[in-house]
Amino acid sequence: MSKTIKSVNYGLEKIFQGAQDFLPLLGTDYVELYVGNAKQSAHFYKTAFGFQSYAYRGLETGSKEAVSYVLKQDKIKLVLTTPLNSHSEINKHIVKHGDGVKVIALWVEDARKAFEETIKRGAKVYMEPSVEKDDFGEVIRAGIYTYGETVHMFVERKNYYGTFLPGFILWESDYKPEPAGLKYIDHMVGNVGWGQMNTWVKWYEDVMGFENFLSFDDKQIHTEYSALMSKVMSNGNGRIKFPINEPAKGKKKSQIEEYLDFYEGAGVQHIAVATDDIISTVSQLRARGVEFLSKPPEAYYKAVPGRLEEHSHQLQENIETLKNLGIMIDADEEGYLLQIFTKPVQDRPTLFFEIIQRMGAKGFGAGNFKALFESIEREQANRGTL
Ligand code: TYF
Ligand code: FE
Repeated sequence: MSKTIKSVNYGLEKIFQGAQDFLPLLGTDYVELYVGNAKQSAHFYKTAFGFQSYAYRGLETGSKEAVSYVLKQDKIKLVLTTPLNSHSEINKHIVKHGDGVKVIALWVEDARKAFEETIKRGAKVYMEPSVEKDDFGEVIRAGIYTYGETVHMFVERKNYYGTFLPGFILWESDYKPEPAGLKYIDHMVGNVGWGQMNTWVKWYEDVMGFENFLSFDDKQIHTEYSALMSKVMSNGNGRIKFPINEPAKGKKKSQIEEYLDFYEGAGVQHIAVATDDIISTVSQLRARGVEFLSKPPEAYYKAVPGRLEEHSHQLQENIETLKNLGIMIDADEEGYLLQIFTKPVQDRPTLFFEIIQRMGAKGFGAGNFKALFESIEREQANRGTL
């Protein structure tokens, strides 16, 4: 009886929240990295990760301050931007942080409203709403700051039929490496300073209307040497998920602390991209030279059937194949997931990628945290930063 009442309440609560969603998000629009050499980065993301050339702006199109290459793979749009002079803001960003994510752009119906609603709730202005036009219509964009110098740009493109954004031209290239099966961005994780996680959790709740969907404390996320804390923030329709990490005290230096030292502040730690065939995706990425963290030990794979319990029989993939590729497996009430992590993709030990295949599971692989963090610590030990 009480269970029925509870579930009815829960349903009403959801409807109520839906009606209240002051920041409806349609999905991730694009992710922009500021990099030291966009031409070479674009080649790397095409060759190694299977992205395709999509759009371009630079000196040839009248862009005198910066060059941007836009790459696409299924729903993912990656923008690589580099400055053309020493005094630009982009250059300052790169000098401080190295290559890294500047913009997490969110696709909205109404960019002015998204801006107003978030500014009213305390967001800091990055860019006032701006209407950008060309022969193919108009795009409205507006931006707010999140953690560190990272930005959320709201992008309204319902009246636009051109390539990417006004100011960009279609980038046609004869070099078209095979896509690697990357489909969409599953989540993007931010690392913030000591004691700052709850500040940013509250910011996503208050300013963006997100909810805390999952939490992991340092009792759950630790190895013999280091620890961290993580809370996953999700928007109303669940399409956007932003876990936030902060370092926690351990015997040695947490990987989050290492990131903060090298990025010189808070920023995006990893971009998790979804595939529906991780075995094929990871085989291709490995063949193309993408470097992954060291594989979990034999004992990890021996423990998988026991750890997955009732989900063990659902596993469609061969454990031996997963082991050979270094793919990790975890399960929750709703199903299982497969995931693997690259090494940092630039010289500073900062941004890296995760490849994830969800087979029903909605979690983040908590059962893999120990093996994953031990693998990261082996890298830290090699770098002398543990
Ligand atoms: O996004 C997540 O929560 C997982 C696990 O430093 C994770 O991918 C958490 C913290 C971290 C690396 C991976
Ligand atoms: Fe992740």
